Amino acid sequence: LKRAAEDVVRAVDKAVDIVAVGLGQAGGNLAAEFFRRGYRALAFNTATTDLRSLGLAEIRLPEELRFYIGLESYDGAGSDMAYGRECIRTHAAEIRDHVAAHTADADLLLVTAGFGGGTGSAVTELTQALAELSIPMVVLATLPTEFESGIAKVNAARALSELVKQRGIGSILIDNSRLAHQHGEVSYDRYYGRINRMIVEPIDAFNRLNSRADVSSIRSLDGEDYRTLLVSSGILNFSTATLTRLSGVAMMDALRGGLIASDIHVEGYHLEDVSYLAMVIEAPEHLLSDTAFSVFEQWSEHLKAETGGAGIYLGVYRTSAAQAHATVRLLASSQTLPDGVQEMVTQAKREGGQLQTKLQQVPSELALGEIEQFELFRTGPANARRRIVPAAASAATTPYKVPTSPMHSNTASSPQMPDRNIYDGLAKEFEHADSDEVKQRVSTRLEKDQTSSNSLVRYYAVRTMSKLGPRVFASALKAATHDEDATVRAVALKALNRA
Ligand SMILES: Nc1nc2c(ncn2[C@@H]2O[C@H](COP(=O)(O)OP(=O)(O)OP(=O)(O)O)[C@@H](O)[C@H]2O)c(=O)[nH]1
Ligand SMILES: [Mg+2]
Repeated sequence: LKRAAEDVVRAVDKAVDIVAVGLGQAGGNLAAEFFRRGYRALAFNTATTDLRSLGLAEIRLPEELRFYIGLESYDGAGSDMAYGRECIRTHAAEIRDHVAAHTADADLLLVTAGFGGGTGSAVTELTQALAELSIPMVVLATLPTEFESGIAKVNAARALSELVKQRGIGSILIDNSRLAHQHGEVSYDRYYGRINRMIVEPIDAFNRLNSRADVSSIRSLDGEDYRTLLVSSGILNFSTATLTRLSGVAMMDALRGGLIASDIHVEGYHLEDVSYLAMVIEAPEHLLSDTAFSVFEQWSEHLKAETGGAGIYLGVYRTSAAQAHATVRLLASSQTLPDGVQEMVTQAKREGGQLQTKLQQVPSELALGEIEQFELFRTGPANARRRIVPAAASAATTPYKVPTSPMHSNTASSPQMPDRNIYDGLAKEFEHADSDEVKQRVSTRLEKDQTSSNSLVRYYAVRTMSKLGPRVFASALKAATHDEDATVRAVALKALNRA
């Protein structure tokens, strides 16, 4: 009876019945966060220690939902992907049975994993094992921070390459680096709990729109629409913005900003690559009453044009009058990898060994070149793991250090690597410059970056120039209005119009 009652609650309060399946430590923690929010969830790991931690403190995923899939009682894959794969292959039937037992009537399997370690990086082995269940799947994967080891980055690049080769599976790519920059001050013991809540919140929020007591729908985003986006097998990007006015300009800025530089997802999506887009506006009465109904229709039309014909889903909800701002929630599904992925591949390349020009290109399939061949572990997982565990484990558990000076992080990385903080640093330097030399140096750098082959670098350069004053950078901004990237063009145009 209790079970039946739970099923009813589930059906009523969520549009899409998502079951989370976690792999490895990060995967387990993320699945536990879904469980905490009332979703069905399970966790698989090659380490009993990590599985035990899921039963502790605030997370508490019940023991019967945690499964050990290691070999010969080894505790963890010690970053050895080959061992992770072997564990999943060996237990494939058993894993499938456990998942099947918890997925009756489920709409979607959300497979969660941290890319970088040996277990979570083997996620495609798991999705292959679960394919037989014929439930749509989305993989939510975290990419390692820049402070993690070369092994973590090579593992992550390989895992991502395998993931994008699998057809029919959607993905959500989480940028642990950005989260570390934003939340680096949180104590180590609370850090992952905090960022995991931020990662899961938008997915959950879209799912509960129509059951919330604090909003009333004017035009609801249908649960079916949300499902369509989730199962579109694209790369999904969630973002949330706060607006003080419901104007078309503010809305488009929120949309572009969220796509190009989300605080949670890997950055560098492009509006023209988006195939489906859902936009939900939650606003108090005083903002809604200032906005004609036709405005929402115009936005839909505008978005359709900008995306070159994407499917657009729009929801409008009234919030309590006490609220001053409107919240705009966006979910975009695109079929191309975001530019930000290149950054991780570049780091994997540099730190993992010498790699050839093939890696420079990240088309919709990652050309990994020699990374595929790197032999970072001895064959025979047991030996290799013993040797490699201390280094890999300590890299993974070092608390995050956020560089104190943005310019400093620039010297540590290649000039091609787009990092928002570097450009914020450049802007500050320019603004506080006490000599023309400093200004000249910053200008030269920005003008050079405006011609970069990497569209994210061009975007940051143009955005910074626009911030510093379109008069100073008039010619570079004019050139940017012919950029091949629509977002870069729009930023440049807007800056020039302001001048
Ligand atoms: N967002 C988030 N990322 C995490 C969390 N835990 C670990 N990570 C990240 O996930 C990556 C993989 O780490 P783990 O999940 O510990 O690795 P694993 O899959 O258990 O693999 P092995 O430990 O080698 O067996 C790390 O490099 C971190 O970047 C978490 O709770 N949340
Ligand atoms: Mg682990």
